[in-house]
Amino acid sequence: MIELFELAGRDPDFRFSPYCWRIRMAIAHKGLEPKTTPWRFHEKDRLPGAPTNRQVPVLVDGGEVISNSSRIAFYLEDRYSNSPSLFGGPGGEAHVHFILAWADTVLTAGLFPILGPDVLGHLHPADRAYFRASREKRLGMTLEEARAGRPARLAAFRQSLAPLRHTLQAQDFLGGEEPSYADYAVFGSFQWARCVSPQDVLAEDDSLRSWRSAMLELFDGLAERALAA
Ligand SMILES: N[C@@H](CCC(=O)N[C@@H](CS)C(=O)NCC(=O)O)C(=O)O
Repeated sequence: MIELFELAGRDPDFRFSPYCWRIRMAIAHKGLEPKTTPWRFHEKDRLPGAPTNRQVPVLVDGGEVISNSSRIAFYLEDRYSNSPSLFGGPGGEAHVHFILAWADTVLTAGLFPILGPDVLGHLHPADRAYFRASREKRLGMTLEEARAGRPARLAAFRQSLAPLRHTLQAQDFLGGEEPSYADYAVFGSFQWARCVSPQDVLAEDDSLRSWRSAMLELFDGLAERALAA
């Protein structure tokens, strides 16, 4: 049995972390059924591998404790090598680093000021002061200031999706005909948005909507069934 520690909100079934969603999808891709354990920001000492590990996702597989979504994905590929590949070979493993860098520096970073204000209301009360202080420091502004700038940020975010849009107009998935870890890495951020905010981050006529719908339907609607705002 593998166990995945995931960020949860006030409701323990509310799982909204973009990095944890990458791994939920990757585990399903490998045909595995994990035990998923809710974790909150104030439970740092409860995390396997603490105090070194201070962030989720954390995967426990037998005697192994693996932290960091990218390390977990590569671990799964190696350990479960007879199951469908997450990367499609060495070329895919090399290319995915660019996708991960783009997802972190453009996609997730662009969404952060848009979604941050919505996250607060979903959190366990014991997490709220920590979240506000740590995220306002990261943003360099209050959550309320971030909310006020939302329309302009949303427009800029949508523009930043051009490379993703162009790619997915020409092929079904970043992985080609089938989804790969590159799709899960990017989709994690869209699922984060879907979970925490009533604001749809994609415009009504955005061609990316069909890729997002296909991702939501994978694995018997794993992501679609998740609790969402
Ligand atoms: N680079 C890490 C990022 C993980 C991350 O930022 N996790 C957040 C939840 S989305 C977290 O656990 N934060 C703990 C904190 O802020 O104290 C990964 O890919 O796993």
